[in-house]
Amino acid sequence: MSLKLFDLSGKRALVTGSGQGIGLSLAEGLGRAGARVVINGRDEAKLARAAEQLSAQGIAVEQSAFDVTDPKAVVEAVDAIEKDHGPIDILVNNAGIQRRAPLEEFEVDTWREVMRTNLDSVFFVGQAVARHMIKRGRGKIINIGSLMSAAARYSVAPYTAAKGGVRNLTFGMCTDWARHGLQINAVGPGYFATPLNQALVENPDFDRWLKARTPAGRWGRVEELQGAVIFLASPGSDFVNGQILYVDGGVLATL
Ligand code: GCO
Repeated sequence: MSLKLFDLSGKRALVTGSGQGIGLSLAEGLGRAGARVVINGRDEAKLARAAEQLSAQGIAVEQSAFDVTDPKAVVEAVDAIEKDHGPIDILVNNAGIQRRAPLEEFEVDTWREVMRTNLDSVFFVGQAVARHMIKRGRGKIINIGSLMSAAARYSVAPYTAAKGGVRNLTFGMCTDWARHGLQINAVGPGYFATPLNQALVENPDFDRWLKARTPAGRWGRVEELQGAVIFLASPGSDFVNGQILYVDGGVLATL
């Protein structure tokens, strides 16, 4: 079996929210598979540090700082990448935030912040990039959903609603855009030790619960998400469309 199936040489991949955590790890994985990566975030200093980290590994990296929740800024940034750097062959919609509270206590503004960052951004960036991909008749879009695309946990109902939306928006993108030669899929991470989850990792009760609830008996390591994204970004998945691949150590398979 030729590894060419998973070779991303000559491709450009835009990863939103890739200044740290899962996004940075995914950019690294795509880069190691041969892609030129465009990293994104709002903090230019954090992006510069991330770019240095990737360049040091010999990964070709470009930076594009823009707010994924601002539709005008998204279109301007995506058009600029296409014009100044070249075609975006792969989009990973990774940007996201987590806010935790019992739903009865959630502030309306916080709900809106979660939906804007975790769901609206997938539509804004997905549409801006797809308009270019459709002209070329090819492109790979990978939306980062969550274990919460399929199940809820106490105190994260808005995040769960948003990530459920990401799952179904993936189905919608597939339905409307597969006819143009695009493949649109999602990855649903389980529990990974990232900045977004630091409070959970440091909580001994949660750590105990998580390890008991996960058949693999441990937290995921962010580099363990790279394989699923490389697969969905590569020629090896050219007839895979509208799927969500859970990378959760078996949580969803078990009661
Ligand atoms: C939480 C966590 C989860 C994970 C992840 C699972 O508070 O339960 O933040 O939501 O981060 O999203 O896929």
